[in-house]
Amino acid sequence: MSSRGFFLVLEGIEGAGKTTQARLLSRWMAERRIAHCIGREPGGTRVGEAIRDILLDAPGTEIPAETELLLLLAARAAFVHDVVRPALMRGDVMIADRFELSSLAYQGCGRGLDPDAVRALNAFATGAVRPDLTLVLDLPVAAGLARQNRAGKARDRIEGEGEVWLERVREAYRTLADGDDRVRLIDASASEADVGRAIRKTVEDALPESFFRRRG
Ligand code: T5A
Repeated sequence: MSSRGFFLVLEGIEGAGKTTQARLLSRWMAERRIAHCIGREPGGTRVGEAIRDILLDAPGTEIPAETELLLLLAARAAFVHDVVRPALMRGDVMIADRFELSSLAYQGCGRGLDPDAVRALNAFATGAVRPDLTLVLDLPVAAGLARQNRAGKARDRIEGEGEVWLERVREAYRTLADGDDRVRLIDASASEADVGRAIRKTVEDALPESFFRRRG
């Protein structure tokens, strides 16, 4: 796809700080008048939010792994069509809270689905739109769940799989980040401000100079 925008994705396990850091990045970009938008997955569109409600039902609700993946990809197809592609075509920075790596880590490694099938189906759903940069916020699972507890967030169906399962997902993220120069691992165990600084430094280095000269 020819576009002038920049596609930036924040990834990581539950409570890693993706939403917090997406907001901080948005504020930083707004101060520099860098045109950007934020979206989350699953969700980000009307149909995506409806699918999110099904997927993140209470723990114990059974959904076959293949159904889970296809629902996530159905939501992603709408997100790319309605939000990501238009943002990139406008020349904006698109900040997404989760994307393809979530499916590879949770459905591929966590649920044991064939990673090549996950990649192929994802390419179909997204029209092969790929992030320019993915930042994996890395944190021990127990620390992420403790943050969620402190914030009073109830466990959803996927988080209900428990710590051992989520540790596999964390390891999958670390493996996926290894050797891919479009994916960077960020230590998310530091304070919000320190993690924010590390993220901004990485984004500043990766974002073409032209974004700092444009006026959104
Ligand atoms: N899923 C999703 C799949 O299985 N496959 C897929 O393909 C996709 C797209 C989504 C679920 O769907 C699954 C994965 C997930 O299980 P969700 O609720 O959108 O669920 O995602 P979560 O990761 O569960 O959302 P969280 O909000 O819990 O995590 P965040 O966004 O990483 O964390 P955040 O920023 O909300 O922070 C959580 C708390 O920690 C504090 C914050 O203030 C907040 O209270 N915090 C910090 N505290 C101390 N130090 C820091 N550095 C902190 N940063 C944040």
